[in-house]
Amino acid sequence: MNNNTVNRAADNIRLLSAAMVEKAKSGHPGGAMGGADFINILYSEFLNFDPDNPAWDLRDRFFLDPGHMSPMLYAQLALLGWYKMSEIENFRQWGSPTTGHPELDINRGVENTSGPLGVGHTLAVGAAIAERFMVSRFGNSVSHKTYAFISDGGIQEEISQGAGRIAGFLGLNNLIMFYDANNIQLSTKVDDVTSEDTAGKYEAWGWKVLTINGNNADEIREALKIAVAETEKPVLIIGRTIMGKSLLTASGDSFENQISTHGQPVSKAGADIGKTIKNLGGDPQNPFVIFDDVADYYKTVKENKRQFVKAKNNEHKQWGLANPELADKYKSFINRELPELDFSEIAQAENSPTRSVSGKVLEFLAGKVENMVVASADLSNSDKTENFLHKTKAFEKGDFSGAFLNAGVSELTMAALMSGMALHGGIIPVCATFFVFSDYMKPVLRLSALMEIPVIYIWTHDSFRVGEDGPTHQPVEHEAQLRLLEQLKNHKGNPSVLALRPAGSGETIAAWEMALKNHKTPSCLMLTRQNVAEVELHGEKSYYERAKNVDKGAYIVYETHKGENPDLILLANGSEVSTLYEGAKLFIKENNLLKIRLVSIISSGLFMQQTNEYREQILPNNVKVLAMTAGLPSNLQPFVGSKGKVFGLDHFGYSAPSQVLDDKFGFTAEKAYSFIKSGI
Ligand SMILES: Cc1ncc(C[n+]2csc(CCOP(=O)(O)OP(=O)(O)O)c2C)c(N)n1
Repeated sequence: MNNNTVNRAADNIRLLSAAMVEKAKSGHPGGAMGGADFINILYSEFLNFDPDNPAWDLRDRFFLDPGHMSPMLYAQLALLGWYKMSEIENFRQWGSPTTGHPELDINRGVENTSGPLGVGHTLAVGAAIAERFMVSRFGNSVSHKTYAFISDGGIQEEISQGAGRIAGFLGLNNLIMFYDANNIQLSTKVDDVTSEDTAGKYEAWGWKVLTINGNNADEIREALKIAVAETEKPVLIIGRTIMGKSLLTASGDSFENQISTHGQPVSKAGADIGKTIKNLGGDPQNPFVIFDDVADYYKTVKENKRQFVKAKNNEHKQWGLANPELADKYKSFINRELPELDFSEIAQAENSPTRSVSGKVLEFLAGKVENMVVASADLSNSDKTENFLHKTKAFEKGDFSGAFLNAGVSELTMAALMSGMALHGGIIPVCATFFVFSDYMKPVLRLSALMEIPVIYIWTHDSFRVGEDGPTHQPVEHEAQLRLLEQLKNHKGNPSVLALRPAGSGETIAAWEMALKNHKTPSCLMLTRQNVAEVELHGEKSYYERAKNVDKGAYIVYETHKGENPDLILLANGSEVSTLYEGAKLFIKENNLLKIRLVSIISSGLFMQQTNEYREQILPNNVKVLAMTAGLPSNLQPFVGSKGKVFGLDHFGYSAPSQVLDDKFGFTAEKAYSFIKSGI
């Protein structure tokens, strides 16, 4: 293709980017104008997609890291017809799909929500791992490339260390990342904050690195050709680009390379929007257009893509005909279908830590749920994901036949990788670490709540009972953070997360079942390090059977006077359910006339979603509630009313063996008894 038309298309993207921000009176034009040449050549000459079906599952993926460069992406997708010009004109407005930072919308070609710098390209690494996983099972007809676009901010964010290390270590030859290196960030030049050798850094991690002029069509094309042909390593293309490329002042001088154009309309920064639009070949009175020759060019581009799609679909179909069972399995992976699973088969170890029960569940699922990928941030023996690992093997360079990712010590990276796998599709991602380190993962949890992607988080060592590891390792306020997220709906009106703190082996198995069936949000499992005594069975067949109503968020575990209105309700979740029960038993010895009900509330968010009728049935309004939590009292405060009480923790950092802490902090049978007695 002749470069005149190619450059006209890039100018069209620049023009639309500047005009969008100008009209919205807010946004980030400078970076978008510099990155336009790369994205245009990538989309028109390299990226394989179906112009008639953006969700085509065999497509190449494109992940944008710097969400603030959204005008560039929207303008590019407008050239494909996936955004209307009226939507481009409505950039950043209420109800418009052209939000300030892009949001996941596969049907318009947006593969990921982006905004927090660094996460977007890490999602791409996750997607690239997912692709290798699928190819190792289903062969080359499902292979494709994953592209990422990163900027200075993403390179500087710490998460890039994890993403770069793991992509290099696993030799992700299907991953190609363009680094828009314009030497300008939000408030300074890049040179003012770092002197690192970025190329050397990525090479040390095992990447192939190419450095080019990122505004030169021929150099971009050549680099992409080399990158696509690479068979051993992920490829980083460092493109030296010009911030605010083509900007002019009123007197016609260049206004390129200005920090001020990072995050405001170019006219505010000091450029002249009219002069710039003319310079880019447009009409200042009517900037929101696709040039005729560019529109023609993209017609041809789309026709070429259709030819590719036809050939790829045919190849995939032929493979399916030759491998009908595998083809069915591929479809079931893509549709996230679960096989028939009888969770009641899982051994219910009595009085064991819930992390160990979770390990048993993982052992049960390994080999049955064949598309489940489990990761641990170097804690597999502690978080019990090793039970899964022992039945498979860890990914390694050139071998993705296993289903385990040794993420190393990088919790935030791990969360983003798993989210990227979920975005790719075909995989049920699970990751694990200690609960206290959930703090390292929250930004990604929040992002996946917005994207509604079902990553399962296993967080073990869920209370102050981490014992002698105490000062830094005690989660106390962490459950409260998840309960807050449970209250927070995303802007589609859906819950952000499902946070489950199961009370014993039956509930832990049931919690896993709930997590696997939850396709709409991330699921979080909070599990104990220490043994948890079971509340004895009172006629139920098993702990698992007793927990059958746990999927309503809260249910009755035990009643002294079955079916009668209680005088007192004891409420807890996790390990505190049995502590309260033990206290209640001592109390009942003295006072067996009082009708006591024990309620387990595995998820207060889920309980609040139930009908008023159900909630009233479990926690009748006029009955006193005494609640116990190993976290902040606020976890259960909403459920005890003005007459009830919550016994919880309001401090952190003490260090001692867990039984000593239980005693000191009041979490023994005797102290639970005193709490009940004094609270009644
Ligand atoms: C985690 C995170 N921290 C801070 C920001 C705010 N922010 C948005 S863009 C930006 C600077 C990015 O510079 P660069 O990546 O070079 O983009 P360019 O200036 O080239 O557009 C910052 C600090 C953010 N979006 N995410």
